[in-house]
Amino acid sequence: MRIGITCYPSHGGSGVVATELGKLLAEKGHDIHFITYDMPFRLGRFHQNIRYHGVEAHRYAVFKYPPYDLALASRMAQVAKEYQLDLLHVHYAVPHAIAAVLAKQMVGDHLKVVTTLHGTDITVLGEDPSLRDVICFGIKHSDAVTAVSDDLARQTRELFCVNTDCVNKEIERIYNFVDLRVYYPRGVEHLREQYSDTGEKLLLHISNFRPVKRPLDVIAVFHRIASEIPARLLLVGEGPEMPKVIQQVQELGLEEKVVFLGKQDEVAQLISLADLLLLPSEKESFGLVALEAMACGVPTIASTAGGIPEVVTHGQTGFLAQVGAIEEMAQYALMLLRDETMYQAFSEAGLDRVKQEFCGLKIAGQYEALYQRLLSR
Ligand code: GMT
Repeated sequence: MRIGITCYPSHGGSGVVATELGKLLAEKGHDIHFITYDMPFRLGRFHQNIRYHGVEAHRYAVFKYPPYDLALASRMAQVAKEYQLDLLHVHYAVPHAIAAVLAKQMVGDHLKVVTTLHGTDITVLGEDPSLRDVICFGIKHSDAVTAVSDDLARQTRELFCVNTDCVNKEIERIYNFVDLRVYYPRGVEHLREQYSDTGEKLLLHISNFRPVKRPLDVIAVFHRIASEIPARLLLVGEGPEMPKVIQQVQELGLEEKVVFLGKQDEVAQLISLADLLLLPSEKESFGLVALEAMACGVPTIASTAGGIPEVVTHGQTGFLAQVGAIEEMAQYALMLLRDETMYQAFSEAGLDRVKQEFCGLKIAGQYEALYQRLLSR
């Protein structure tokens, strides 16, 4: 198949999933065309069967805002015509699904549009009255819509498909995945001494430090843990809550115990270093980082928000507590860190679960089957 893929190319789970999917599909022999404003950061080395088409939105004196969405639609249509694309697979409703629907109108009905919803396009933007109707339009006019968890599919139906003209739109759940050739327990014991003293447990949080990730809860949970056992916390990523995080670390006197690593591209090694991942989010349609941790043999202590319970099995591959339940999360973490037998069982159960449910080839196969169904209609 000849497939156009559009995603946000910057750091973030949706861009990672879109790029890794493109790479897997290219390996399986499909022609993949990324149509984005920047090279997706995970694209990496040269891949046979993958091309990149940049999108430029120019500034003109008459426009207050550069018309990026229109430039994207126009570029999608150009690429679709030039390379005879069968379909456009877009990640995120806004503006990608809307641009793809517009491109389809320019190219013709044979060009199919698949929209994958990743979360904030529904759970945050869906509640914004200035965008609600256009999101609904994108969903309604896509040939197929997928969501990365059952919870997100349910929320989308509730927000957009009840009492609107999207009523009977089917939303297929296709889980996110990891490439098991990249995410596996790396032998990085020798690196531990760079980050921790002997005997210290290493906790890890990776996010974009937006308020929905509740990074202050991460610090509070860690504070409780560190008051009981020797421990250190690695923080990976940057974002708007970072100044508050730094302040809280100072107020709690944790400067020696918290390591700020900033944005990192290759996280498989870092994850493998950790004993536990903390993910206390308020909203999380899936929680890709918990899956990446599971693939590296690292259990997660998380909230029950959104799709997290579909990824982390409570009591088997990690522990879950209500959003904001700091003490409970800390107690779960301590229980796992103090019980080596339980820890090993959780780590192994996670590795099995990733292979069974979330391996790249399985999920890529589900997308391929969806594409085939659309193209044979
Ligand atoms: O989590 C973020 O803020 C980034 C966002 C994105 O666009 O990449 O993540 C969303 O998509 C990921 C990939 O499907 C999911 O793993 C995240 O749970 C989801 N984020 C939210 O729902 C807040």
